[in-house]
Amino acid sequence: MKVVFFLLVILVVTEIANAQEISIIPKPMGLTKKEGSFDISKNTQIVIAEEGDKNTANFLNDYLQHYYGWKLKITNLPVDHSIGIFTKKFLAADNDGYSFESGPDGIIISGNNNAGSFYAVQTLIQLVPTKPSPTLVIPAVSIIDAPRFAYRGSLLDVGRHFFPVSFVKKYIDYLALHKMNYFHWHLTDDPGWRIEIKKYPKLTTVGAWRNKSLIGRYPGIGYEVKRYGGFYTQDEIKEVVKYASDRFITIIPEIEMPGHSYAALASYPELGCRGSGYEVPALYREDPEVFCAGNDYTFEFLQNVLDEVILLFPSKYIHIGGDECPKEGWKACPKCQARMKKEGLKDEHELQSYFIRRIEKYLNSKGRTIIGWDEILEGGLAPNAVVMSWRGESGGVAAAKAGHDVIMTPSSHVYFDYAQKEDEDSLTFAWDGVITPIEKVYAYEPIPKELPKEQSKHVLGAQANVWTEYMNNPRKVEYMLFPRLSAASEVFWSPKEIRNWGSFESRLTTQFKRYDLWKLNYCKEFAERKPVSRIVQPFHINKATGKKITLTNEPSDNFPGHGPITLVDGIQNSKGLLKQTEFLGFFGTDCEVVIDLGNQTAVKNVKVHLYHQKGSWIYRPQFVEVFASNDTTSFRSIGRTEKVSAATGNAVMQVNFNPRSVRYLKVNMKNKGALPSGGSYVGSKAWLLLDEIEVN
Ligand code: TNX
Repeated sequence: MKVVFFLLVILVVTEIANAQEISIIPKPMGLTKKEGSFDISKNTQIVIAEEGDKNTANFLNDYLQHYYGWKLKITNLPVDHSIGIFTKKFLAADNDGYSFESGPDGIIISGNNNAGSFYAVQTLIQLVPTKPSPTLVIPAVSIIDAPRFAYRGSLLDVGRHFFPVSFVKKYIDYLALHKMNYFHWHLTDDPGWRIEIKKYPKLTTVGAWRNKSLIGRYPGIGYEVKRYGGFYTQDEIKEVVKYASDRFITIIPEIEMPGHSYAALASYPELGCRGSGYEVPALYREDPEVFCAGNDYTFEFLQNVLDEVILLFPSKYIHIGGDECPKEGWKACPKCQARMKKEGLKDEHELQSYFIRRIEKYLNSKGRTIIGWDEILEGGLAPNAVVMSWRGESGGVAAAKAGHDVIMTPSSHVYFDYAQKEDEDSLTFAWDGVITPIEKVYAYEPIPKELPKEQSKHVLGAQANVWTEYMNNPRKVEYMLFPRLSAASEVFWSPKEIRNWGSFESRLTTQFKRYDLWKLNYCKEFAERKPVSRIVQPFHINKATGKKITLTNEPSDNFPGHGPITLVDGIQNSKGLLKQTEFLGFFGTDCEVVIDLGNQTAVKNVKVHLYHQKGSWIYRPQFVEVFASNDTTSFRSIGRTEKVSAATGNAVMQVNFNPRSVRYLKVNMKNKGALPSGGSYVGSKAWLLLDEIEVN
């Protein structure tokens, strides 16, 4: 008797020990742990009531087959101790929520709609032990869940580097496993056109291939001279669209216009203003030419392309790009100038706006809605466009205030092409040392603070972007995605109130085991992070250190430093590496500060510490001008300089003036403004990166 009792106790205890710990990402809205557990074994059946859940049952089965080596029988008949997927058809719900019940008698999943049931299965998958075994012990829980945002997306850029269908499908699976529902497929860019268009075969015989690729971070250290490229046939695209739709994921195709179109120009030179001399570039184009906005042929071409695109993609949204379009080509083009005159457009920004509106009108007539990057606000927004806000939050805020729907994807928080730790061992985008670690992604809040509550309904959701300038293979993409995608999924799905870094961090431990099961290549930095060793940081005390400093205009979200004090915190960067928290960055705008020295102070010079790196579009100021005042109202200019200590990297610009006694100093640092000719993206905005202002 006693022996039997002990055996029972041991059995129960091991049973509980075998059950998966409850660790679900994204965190469900409400979860209650219950007594007991349910065993999934090879004899367990999946019961579905209708066709709409067939793909969901198949997804679960494929997952079990792939990672555990066996699968379950799917049936329409009621069976005890089964996994029941019963979508609440009668609800006709418009949210993709679900309820989930597991216990000794089985599992019951009830989605508010078919998508809801699919998400419930993703939850179930995370309750399955990460260690394969013949019985999978599922803890008993009761869950109610629904997404916070209707749009939860991720972009993959296949223009800069091409990725095969097999990997695109994998990417889609990763999104599905994280309850994401939009895949933004960036199909065309300067160095590659990747979608077959039957009417224009040269787009893929010419535009999908380049003769050389850049080595190193732009502007690079040379070229690999080798034909590189690839594209998707229309059949492959249909297959991928179906694959995504089986996973309740909508694919939004992006056809870039009017900029980022050089591969198309190389294929059909008549699309450009000059009309000849285009070649698919090694990475960025070095020539300001884009689609000619004055030539009707451009619109005829794009409409024909879009006709084929909309036949392939049922998505209501079609992304038309609109970002980073230089205007020099249009300025020099008689056709573009004639168009401007005829249409009464006052500048080239209005010409871009004309371009986008014309395309919008066409797509609207086909029942589709356009999405564009936030540059489409410049020169006037197309009437029905959805705006994707990537240069910080301001584009999204402006568009939402104007009554447009927006999708937030600020480069400051959800650009997964940026490094996730300080010393990445392979190349990442842009700035040395600028990092977007997982904590920063997790801290992102998609509803901008300054957006009035009323207009926050226009924020459809958010998106994480994988730009592939420096990712030429799937393993690298995985590395850049994970674990950040898991953080993003929680930001996009879970209610704001239950988001909590400590909780997420503890759930990540289990998530890493899942990654291992999936054989993912992920960034181990977070998993292996050790207590930070003490670093001795030298302080450079001067008359401005720790003094009150105010800024006339705000720095960019990408470089907020730790507030205005960053400029007088006594920390001067001497390392070639940039530390994001040590810089204030201004994108196209000037930086003007007022420093209150506290009382009348003897001063003779001001030194501005900054960073200069042309290849990353970071330029030192055109000049620094210093003004003095004793009452903050009447500032008088006391000196100005253009001298600089070093041509590149960390540098100092010094302003000398006659020694004097003064209370307030105003320092104006003039942004370079636009990128100069001779490099790429001529005319785009320049970064101004400031580290410290020293007063002696
Ligand atoms: C800006 S985001 C771009 C991309 C680059 C990316 C790199 C956007 C609309 N344009 O073309 O790949 O930065 O982070």
